[in-house]
Amino acid sequence: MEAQPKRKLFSAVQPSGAVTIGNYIGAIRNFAALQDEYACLYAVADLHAITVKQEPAALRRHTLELLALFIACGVDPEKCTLFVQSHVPAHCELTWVLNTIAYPGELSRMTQFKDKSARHADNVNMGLMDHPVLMAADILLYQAALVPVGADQKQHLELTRDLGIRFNNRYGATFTIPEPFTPKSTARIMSLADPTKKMSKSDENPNGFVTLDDDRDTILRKFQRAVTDSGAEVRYDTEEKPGVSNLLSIYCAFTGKTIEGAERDFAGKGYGEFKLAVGEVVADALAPIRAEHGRLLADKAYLNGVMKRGAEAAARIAYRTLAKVYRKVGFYAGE
Ligand code: ATP
Ligand code: LTN
Repeated sequence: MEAQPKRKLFSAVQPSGAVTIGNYIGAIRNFAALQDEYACLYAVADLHAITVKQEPAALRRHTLELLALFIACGVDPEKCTLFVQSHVPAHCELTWVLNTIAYPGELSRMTQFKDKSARHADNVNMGLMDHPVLMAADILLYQAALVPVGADQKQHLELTRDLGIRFNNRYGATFTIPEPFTPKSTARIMSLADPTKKMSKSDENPNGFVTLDDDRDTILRKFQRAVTDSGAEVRYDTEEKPGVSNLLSIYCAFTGKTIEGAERDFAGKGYGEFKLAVGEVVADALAPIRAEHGRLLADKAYLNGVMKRGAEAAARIAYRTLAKVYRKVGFYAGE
């Protein structure tokens, strides 16, 4: 019997700044874990990044850094397709078609649109509102069955599913309808400075996040400063102790321990000792990734080759889907 072709998986990260441990635990570390089971495509979402203001030189640098970081986090370019979103124009072409079945009402209700509109009140642009339609195009172009994302993207994935189903109903079966893949307890890592807010790489307070490029001293300092809660007991309780619970989640994500196991490790110990231990676990885990990232960034020719091959492989799949879409909607193809 012939082997079944592997199911497809797609995910992307925006090159909008240094990648945080939130991005890593919520999404990126699953990228490598899933690469044997699925045919994986991972993109650097530069088209998405410009929906908020980016310094052009920084965007260019972050794009290369993020591609290298995927590899440093264990994504194997020989097994997966790694590319830069703007190198495959089909993403914009499918977005246009999907725009004609997406409603402004549903887009203006998206939590991320509302958050980012409030944070960037001087730049509420059409691209910001269209961000989830471009994301739907990313996913649907590759007929992806699975999309590893953090909890904050689940609403966008629901919209992707709605648009896929809407198109299939109107024009006939065209798109695979994707499922999210979200780790349970670590899908939403909170800010170290304010544990009621999601950890975000675009936070103006750098003490709120730890990046994969922070050195050991910076990591230890940020954890020592992390906001904890009143009381003195290290116990998981997101209502009463959001700060401590967030640190426990991070500790478990990097050690593989259960929450109960972690609580036992710190029974009778104070917050100071706890925060130092979490910092050390994170610094130890990130050190090899940081070293590998540095090595990769020194070899620009290799990275350029990976993204070129990736874009070619992605385009082959993307244009097969786009041709089907153009035919279904009735675009005249000539002879
Ligand atoms: P920005 O802060 O610029 O809006 P972001 O970090 O929220 O960026 P992306 O870089 O596109 O957004 O996110 C990449 C992946 O990381 C997504 O799958 C997202 O769900 C996940 N992610 C982002 N923040 C967190 C977090 N705090 N906890 C868990 N997962 C997260
Ligand atoms: N919209 C996401 C990033 C993103 C993405 C994707 C995630 C763009 N395209 C496709 C998963 C699949 C964000 O804002 N974090």
